[in-house]
Amino acid sequence: MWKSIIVTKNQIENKDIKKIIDGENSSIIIKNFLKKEDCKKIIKKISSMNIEKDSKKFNHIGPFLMNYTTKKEKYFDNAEKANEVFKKIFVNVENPVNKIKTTISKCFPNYKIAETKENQRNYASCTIRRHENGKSIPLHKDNVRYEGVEYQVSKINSQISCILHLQETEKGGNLSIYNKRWEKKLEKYREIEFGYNPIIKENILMDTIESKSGDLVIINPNYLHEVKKIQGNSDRITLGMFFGIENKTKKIFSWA
Ligand SMILES: O=C(O)CCC(=O)C(=O)O
Ligand SMILES: [Fe+2]
Repeated sequence: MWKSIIVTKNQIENKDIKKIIDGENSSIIIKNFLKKEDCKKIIKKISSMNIEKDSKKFNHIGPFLMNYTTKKEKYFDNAEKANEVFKKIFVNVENPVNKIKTTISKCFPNYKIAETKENQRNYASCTIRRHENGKSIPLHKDNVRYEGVEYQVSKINSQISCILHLQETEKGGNLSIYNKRWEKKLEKYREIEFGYNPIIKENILMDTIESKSGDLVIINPNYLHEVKKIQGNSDRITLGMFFGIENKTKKIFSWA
């Protein structure tokens, strides 16, 4: 069995995070982490603003570091702009980025949450992704130690990914996470555009996580994962951020 740990934001402990880092469990789910009303307020605010998309290809607000592995200056330029936009988006609600940071830092009482800066420049605090009917995210992993070597945040020991669901789908758009840790030898299955050939998930235990607004989902993104096709009229809208844990300096960094 490869299952999630379901906890409240006050219950979550270091041992839960350790279990997903070690692959004992598929994920941590904090149900109703953000009030449904607050999710709605955020979506309403986004719709009322005229926000520039991060690229033509993706319906994202904010730069995603993995799309900028060789364009570091551009990443920090866009991060600066996006962080201003996020401030405006969150004016009328409890800032979800800070709320996620507080929850994670409570699990690491001996660690300090450090401002994530590089040459005095800030990383993007999060990314907001909107996926419409018919869209999916192919099988992939996220591993900044391997893919983000140009960046300071790559010098960490472990990485976790937090996904806050702001709007749920009518149908589809589940996250599938496989009990298979990425390793370098899987690079031969790399697809041209993005992700990996689906044959590498065959016969591997999988867990399914539904899109439910208000839920915070925490995974070890070095385990292969994908988002199934969204169906119906409601877009899947999520806020994503990564945390890096550095054991030597006892620091935690966040970025997107
Ligand atoms: O939207 C999701 O459920 C997963 C997004 C993702 O790929 C990640 O957080 O690493
Ligand atoms: Fe991912």
